[in-house]
Amino acid sequence: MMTPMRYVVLVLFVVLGLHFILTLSHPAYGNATSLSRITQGWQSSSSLFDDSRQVPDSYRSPAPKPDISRKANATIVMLARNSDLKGIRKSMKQMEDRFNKRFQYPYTFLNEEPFSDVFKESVTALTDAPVEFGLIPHDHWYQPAWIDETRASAARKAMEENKVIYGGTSPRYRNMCRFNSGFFYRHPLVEKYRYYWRVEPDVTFFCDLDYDPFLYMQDHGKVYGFTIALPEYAETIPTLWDTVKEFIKENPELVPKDNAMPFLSDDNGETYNRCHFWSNFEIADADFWRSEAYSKFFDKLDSAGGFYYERWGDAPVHSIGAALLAPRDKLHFFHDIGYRHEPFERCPLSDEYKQGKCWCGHEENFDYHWYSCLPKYDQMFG
Ligand SMILES: Nc1nc2c(ncn2[C@@H]2O[C@H](COP(=O)(O)OP(=O)(O)O)[C@@H](O)[C@H]2O)c(=O)[nH]1
Ligand SMILES: [Mg+2]
Repeated sequence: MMTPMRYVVLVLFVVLGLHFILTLSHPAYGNATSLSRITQGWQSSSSLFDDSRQVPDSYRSPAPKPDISRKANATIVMLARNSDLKGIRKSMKQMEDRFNKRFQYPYTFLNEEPFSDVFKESVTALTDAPVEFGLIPHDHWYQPAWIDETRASAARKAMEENKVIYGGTSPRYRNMCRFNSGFFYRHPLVEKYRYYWRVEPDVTFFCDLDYDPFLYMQDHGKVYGFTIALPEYAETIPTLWDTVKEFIKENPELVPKDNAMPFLSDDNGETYNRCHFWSNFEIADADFWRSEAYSKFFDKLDSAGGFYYERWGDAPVHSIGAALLAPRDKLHFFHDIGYRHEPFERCPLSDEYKQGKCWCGHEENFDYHWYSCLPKYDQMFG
């Protein structure tokens, strides 16, 4: 029989052993639980404006002065079903209040089914800016005929059994991921624009944005802007990186030397660390997706069938595309935008928190959470 004291010692021993193994095998865990990190957390919680966990100054540029006399060729894009109306209203009202009431960028709604009159009337009532509603061409949305449905449905079944998120039986989520990866920017209503801001239902914007992020992208030659970065679920992308490596081998001339590979890979491209930008928020240059490099990249991935035989998401596909095919200084972290899409949120720090009159709290800030990939992004510039 063990005495209670021995029991306590044994449990302590197991916990410390586990901590030691995790620290060695998972750098993010080690980083998050290191003593200096933890005490830093205590110290920084004493004041909102005295947080030492700042993004490096080297890529943090100040918000431009508001200029509403000049506009970019841009639209706010929302892919939605009629049933998303409630969440769309919430997102759109905030877009208007925090930003677009002042800047008046047009909205483009896309759906593979016609939008209902109620949907159209409701969203049009929320803005003075132009609103357009587009029907997605059949072939841009539905599973292509060359996909082997027997193989695809077997893969969906296996993922459902293994409880993979969105792994389930319906191809609907997969159609959406493929459309967002390679088709939305070719829609006739979107084709006329260069820049877009992707907005999903039920998101939250916490801060006023007093400058035009599209003009920021344009004036600084940026191609992809994000707010949250995190690792993808491994079960959804078993062969994605092998396909990417094949693409690199076949098209070395399309991969610039100063790209953002260190964000994607910890071993110089051998393996994928699964870091990606969370694409439910994107402010980006659609011409980049329309370029020869990304078009070839998308076609390579699409022909591998991974959108249906696995469950490749548009987030890793866009992220790998942008990080691999653009020089790293063409990516942009929107450090002054406070944003939430369940279950994560980020909140600007210090001066930008005040400047944006933000109402998020820092307790839930994802930037330097142990699961965040932002530190890997920072390291490329720090
Ligand atoms: N038209 C249409 N939009 C969809 C469909 N499925 C998802 N979406 C949209 O695609 C985006 C991502 O879907 P969402 O359900 O938010 O996925 P999650 O953020 O990964 O949980 C949102 O803008 C949805 O409104 C669909 O079947 N049809
Ligand atoms: Mg969503």
